[in-house]
Amino acid sequence: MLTSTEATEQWNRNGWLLVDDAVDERGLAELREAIDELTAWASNDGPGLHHFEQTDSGPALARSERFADVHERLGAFVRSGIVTDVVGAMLGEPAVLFKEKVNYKHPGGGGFAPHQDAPAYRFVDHHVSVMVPIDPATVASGCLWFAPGHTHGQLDTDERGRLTDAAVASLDWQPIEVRPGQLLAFDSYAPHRSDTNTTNHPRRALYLTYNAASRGDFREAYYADKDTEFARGGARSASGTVRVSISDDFLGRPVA
Ligand SMILES: O=C(O)CCC(=O)C(=O)O
Repeated sequence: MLTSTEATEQWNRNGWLLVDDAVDERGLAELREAIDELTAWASNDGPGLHHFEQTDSGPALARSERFADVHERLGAFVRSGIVTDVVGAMLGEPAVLFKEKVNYKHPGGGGFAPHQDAPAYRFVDHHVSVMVPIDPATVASGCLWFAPGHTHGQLDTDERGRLTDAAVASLDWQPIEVRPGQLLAFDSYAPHRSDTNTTNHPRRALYLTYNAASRGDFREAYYADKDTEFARGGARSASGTVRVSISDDFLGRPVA
C-alpha cells in the first residue's frame, strides 16, 4: 500500500492513482454476483440503463449504468467504503456520486477513442472516477491507456468529444494493466483511451464517478440530461458507432 504522501505524489504527477489490495476476494465475489444480476436485468427489461453493441459473435452487453438506487449491494459499495475514501483523499473533501457504470467489454467489444471525461460530465467542472476491475484488464483485453504528465485543463477536442489527432500525437501513451482487487482512480482531465478486447474473456469493470460534495449533488440532473440527449439523438452516434455517452468516443458497433 502506498503512503498518503506517495499516493498524492503519484496523483499529482500522473492524474491517476493505482491502489493495491483494495477489494478482497469476498468483496470481489459479491461484486461479480451483483454484476451478473445487472446482466440479467439488461436482457429482461429490468431496472437500470443498458447499452448493447455488435461483436463478431453477436450482440453483447456493452454498458449498464444508473443502478446505484435500484441495486442495494452496488448502491452501498459505490456510496461508502474504500472507493469514496480514495476519491475523498484525492479531492481533499468528501465525495458525492455523480454517475456509475459497468463497461463489460466482451470478447470483440469496442474500445474508446482518446478523450478526457470532463466535456461529457456536465454541471460541475471537475470529477474523479475510479475503475474497479472485475476481470484482468490487459493490453490484449483492452485496458486503459493514459498519458502521464497531463493532469489539468482541456486539450483540443473535436465536435465528437474526441481528442484531435494533434493532441493525441503530443502525448506519451502508456497502458495501465490492472487486476481484480486493485482500484485505478483518475482525474476527469486525464486523457485516456482503450482498445478492443482481443481475448476470449470479458473485461468487465465498474467505473464510478464523483465530484466534491461542496459543489452539489448532480446525479439526477446528469441522468435527466442524458435521457434528453438520447431521446433527441438516438442510440447511434453521428460517426455510426453505438452511443453510450454524451460524447461520441465509444468505438463499438451498433447491433445489426
Ligand atoms: O472501459 C474502457 O475501456 C474505457 C472506458 C472509458 O474511457 C469511458 O467509459 O469513458
